[in-house]
Amino acid sequence: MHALLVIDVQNDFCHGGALAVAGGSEIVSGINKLIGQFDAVILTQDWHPAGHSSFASSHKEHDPFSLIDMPYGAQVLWPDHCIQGSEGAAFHPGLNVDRADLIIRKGYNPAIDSYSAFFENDHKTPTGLEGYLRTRAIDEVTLVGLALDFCVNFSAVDAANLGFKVNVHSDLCRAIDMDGSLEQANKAMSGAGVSID
Ligand code: VGL
Ligand code: ZN
Repeated sequence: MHALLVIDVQNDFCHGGALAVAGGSEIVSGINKLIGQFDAVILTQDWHPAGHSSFASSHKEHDPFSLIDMPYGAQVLWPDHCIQGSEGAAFHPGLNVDRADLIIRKGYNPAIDSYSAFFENDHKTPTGLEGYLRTRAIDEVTLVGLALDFCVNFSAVDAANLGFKVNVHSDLCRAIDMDGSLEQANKAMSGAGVSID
C-alpha cells in the first residue's frame, strides 16, 4: 500500500503568502494529477496558534530567519505564518483536497515547532501519522509539497528512519533554500535512504 503525502500546500507558503516559497503555486496542478494514482492521500497542514514560539515576533530582538536555541535544539525563527483558522493556513485554493483521506495538522503546540509530519521538532512527540499508516498497512510513501528543505525533508527522513520506503518527487516540491539548507536537506534525505527523483 502506497500513500501520497502532500506537505503544507497552504496559502502562506505560496505566492503572496507570509512565508512564500518561490514557485510554490507552480506545483499544485502536478500534485492534482498524481492524486488518483495512490492507495491513500494524506495532506499535512502547518497549524500554529498566534504567538507561536517559532515566530520571530514572539522573541524580542530577533529577526525572521535568524536562529535561536530552544530546549529541543536550534530553531529558525519565521515570520508569523499558518495561524490556525487564518486564510494563510488554508490550502491553496487550486489543490484538490476532496480526495484526501486524512489531514494531519502539526505545529499546534505553542512551545515546539513541527516540521515533520511524524514528530515535533523534539524528534520525540508523535503526531500520530505513523500509527495511521501502519494500521492501514501502508509501507511506502511518496512526498510532494513545501518546503523541500524543511517540512518535506524532515518528514521524508523520519519516514525512512521508521522503516517506510520513501520517495520524494522533487519536481513537485519547492525549497526555501536559506544558508545552504537545500544542499543539507538533500544530503540528509539521501543518507536516510530516501529516493529523490
Ligand atoms: C515550514 C517553516 C516553518 C514548511 C513550516 O512547511 O516547510 N517551514 N513552518
Ligand atoms: Zn510553520
